[in-house]
Amino acid sequence: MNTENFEIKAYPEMWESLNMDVERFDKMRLMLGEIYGKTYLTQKNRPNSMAYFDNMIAEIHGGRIQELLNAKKEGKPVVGTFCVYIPEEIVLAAGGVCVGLCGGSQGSVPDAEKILPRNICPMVKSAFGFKAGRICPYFQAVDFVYGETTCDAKKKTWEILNQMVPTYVMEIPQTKKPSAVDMWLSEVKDFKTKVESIAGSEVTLDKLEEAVKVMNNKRKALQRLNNLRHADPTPISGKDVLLIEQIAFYDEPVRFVAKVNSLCDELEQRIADGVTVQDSSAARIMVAGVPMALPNWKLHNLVEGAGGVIVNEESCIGTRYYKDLMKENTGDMESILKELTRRYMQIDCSCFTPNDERIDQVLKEYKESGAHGLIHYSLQFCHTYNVEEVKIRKACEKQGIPYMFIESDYSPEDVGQIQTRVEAFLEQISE
Ligand code: BJ8
Repeated sequence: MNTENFEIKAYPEMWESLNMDVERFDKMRLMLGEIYGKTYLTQKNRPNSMAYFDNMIAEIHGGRIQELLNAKKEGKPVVGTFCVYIPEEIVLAAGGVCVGLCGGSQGSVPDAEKILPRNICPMVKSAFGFKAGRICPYFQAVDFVYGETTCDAKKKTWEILNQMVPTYVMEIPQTKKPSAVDMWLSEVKDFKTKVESIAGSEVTLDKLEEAVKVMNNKRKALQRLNNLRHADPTPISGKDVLLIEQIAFYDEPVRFVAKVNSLCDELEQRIADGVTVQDSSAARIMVAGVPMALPNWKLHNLVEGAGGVIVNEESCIGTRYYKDLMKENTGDMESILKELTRRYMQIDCSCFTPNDERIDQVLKEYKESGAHGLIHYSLQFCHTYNVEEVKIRKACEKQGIPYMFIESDYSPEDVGQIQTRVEAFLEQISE
């Protein structure tokens, strides 16, 4: 596939049946296709196995949606989520399909700003705007959504979103004290009951054990990919790995695992053959912070456009999603739910206080990735990541890690300014 013939496929009849604003959405489709072509298909020397992920983008508004609609016809519930705290294992075990609905596009922000305040996180506005403007087929296809109480912007938005689509909310603890762990276990049990009642299907031990294996396999495949990209020189661009981490939230998990593993086979061969995507002088950068939801490729594009290469994302669309596995074959329902609670409580989101595990994890990943510098990335108005940045910066200074903080949104307005800062940072690292 090349830039000229790449197109995100149109499915106007399907969109009509989903009650979308078809005319507007079609314009967004063309724009996204153009941006994708320029951002992704102009890269040199990409692994051949990226063809599958290019095709996932070409079919993002049709092929995958048709699969979700087919699942619904078979009576399987399609659940929209916004946070890696929602236990996908339980949805899978109930026969359902989980789809990440986080928004990474400026295109839907004005729709949200007609209703929500302007000075809240762009990720919340983008996701909400997709529903408000009827310009996301995933949002139109889901049976219900499951939000959480991680941050104030999200938890208050669910009340308004609920007026447009059934929205349930899980309470996420904000500390990791034993009482908070107990509370989380009871939330997990409530979630299971709710999903079972909506799906009309019981989550049995066998089904849950099976779902744990599926999700462990998915996380292992992503771990394998991340370990391989740490090779120096790296066999794959940061943009391509970020794309795969984003697609992980909407692709069918078993097929996704097979495709990521065959990409990994190819990367192993590339490493053996010395095939790389970077110049030998390229600065290797690790990014930490707020997740970059599709199609937020802004920072990766700027870093790699300036000659650097991104070698790790410490983020929920990144390692926080796949670093922790669950024990398999725990034997009974209470034990498996406790194990699930344990695994999910290891996610070190900045909504927790204190959250020093995250500082240690960032330093650990920095070391493992062989990075030469760290960029902490936050979205505007995300108070928890913006404040936690103070501790990350101090930890980097203490360790002598070249460090830069970027706070941005989805608009193109600050691209020039960030580009200048990124270029200066890469130069400083190369000196
Ligand atoms: S577990 S990081 S996916 S909440 S950027 S919407 S926090 S104001 S995304 Fe997240 Fe779950 Fe945490 Fe991960 Fe709010 Fe901040 Fe916006 Fe955020």
